Amino acid sequence: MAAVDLGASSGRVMAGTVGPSRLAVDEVRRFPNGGVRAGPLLYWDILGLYRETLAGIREAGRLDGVGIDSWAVDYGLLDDRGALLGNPVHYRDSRTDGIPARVSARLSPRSLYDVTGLQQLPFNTLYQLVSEGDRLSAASTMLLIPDLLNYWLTGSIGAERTNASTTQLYDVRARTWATSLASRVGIPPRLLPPLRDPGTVVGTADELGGVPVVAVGSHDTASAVAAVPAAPGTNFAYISSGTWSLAGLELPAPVLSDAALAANFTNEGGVDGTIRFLRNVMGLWVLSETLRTWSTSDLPLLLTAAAESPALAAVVDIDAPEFLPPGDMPARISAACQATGQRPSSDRAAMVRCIVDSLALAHRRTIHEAARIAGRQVDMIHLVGGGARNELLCQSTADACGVPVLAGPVEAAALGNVLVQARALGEDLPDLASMRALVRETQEIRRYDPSGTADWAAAEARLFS
Ligand code: ADP
Ligand code: LRH
Repeated sequence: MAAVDLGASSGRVMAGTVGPSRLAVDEVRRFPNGGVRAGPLLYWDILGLYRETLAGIREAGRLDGVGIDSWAVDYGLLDDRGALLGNPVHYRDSRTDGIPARVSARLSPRSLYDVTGLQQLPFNTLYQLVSEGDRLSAASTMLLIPDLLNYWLTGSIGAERTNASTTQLYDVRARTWATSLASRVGIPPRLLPPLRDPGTVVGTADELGGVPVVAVGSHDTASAVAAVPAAPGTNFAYISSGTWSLAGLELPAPVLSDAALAANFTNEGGVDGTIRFLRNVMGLWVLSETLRTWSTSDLPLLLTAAAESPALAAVVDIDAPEFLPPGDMPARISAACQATGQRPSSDRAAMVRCIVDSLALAHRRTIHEAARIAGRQVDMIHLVGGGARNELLCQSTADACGVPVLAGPVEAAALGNVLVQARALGEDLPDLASMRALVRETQEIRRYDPSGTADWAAAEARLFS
């Protein structure tokens, strides 16, 4: 199978194999991804991504299936001929500034949360669609990114459920589109295509020799969490650590309490009807933007130097809104240090240490709050995604959270993608537990135990109380 996994910082096509006691993904093609500013908007290069996807699938050779997952919330609009109306806009664009406030004047955050269970993020699909205004009248369908690529491959139109659940237009309890909510905010329900479950065969890709295309957990985070190597019966939290850190718990049902709303936790739909109760932590985006500002790409070298820098010399609230848009992160970090009475980092190693520590502190806060609000105990954290290659982040997260961090697999999203395809194509993987057992058996996982003398509780109290 080919797993196409499109992250915000890179896309990759992985060739995956599944069998009894066998699970492997090999990278066939990797290509950079990111925002393209053109005129007033920040876009994705969607046609470039499609071209790379096709090239990667072709390079993968003979295949039994193809599955695509990507970052959530963003979409393309189609007209009634099925043609793309405009280039998909990047969720970090500022076009939704002021829109959440406008929407909440008509629909209270509580009533929105009651239906959708979604955290307030300025780029939720709902807000992006509202920002389109009259342009929506020309559209007949809205397709999220993996659904758009699936449509181009197969001609079939639909909305895979895990990604649909990130739009803030999906009823998390009824598991249907929230059409009356959509109408109330001026989004025509005709834009919302029929829902499909992960594991559905979407169609065949004629351009690729008729290979079946399977709807996987098309939200990358859904695929990544499906491949978390948790053992049955363990009290685990997860952090899907890449451009974002998606930190939280897997639950059987949504938590829509006042506490969950106040703490801005989301209830996203997972593979096999699970709920991901989590919050978006700003993630390694801040670090990669810092490297971009410095015009350097030697992350391992900087991380080695940062590990020599003292822990918790300075920490900032990494989730503050100023860190969302692209730009000069070192300047923003220094400003945040000054605003909280801390001395800005004196050199690059200290700046990187400050970013990693701030991220680990946000992991601590988020996982503690998730456990408290959901009434769960957390005995260990599974950290998957590109961040599992960052030893300093894994160790700092274990230190900050006070529980072991089990790091890996790095390519969890691609593994989850392949596992759901394999099941759809007949492999005996009846449930998430059997998928995770296969991940545990076959993938490298590294354990970090809490250590060190840094006082994370005091750092949290200083910054947030
Ligand atoms: P996304 O899917 O959001 O594009 P990934 O899961 O691919 O993100 O993770 C990308 C991040 O992984 C990078 O921003 C970087 O911080 C981290 N990373 C990648 N390679 C390394 C490495 N060799 N050492 C430490 N961190 C790494
Ligand atoms: C991670 C992710 C995350 C979303 C964000 C837009 O790649 O899908 O789960 O909140 O991108």
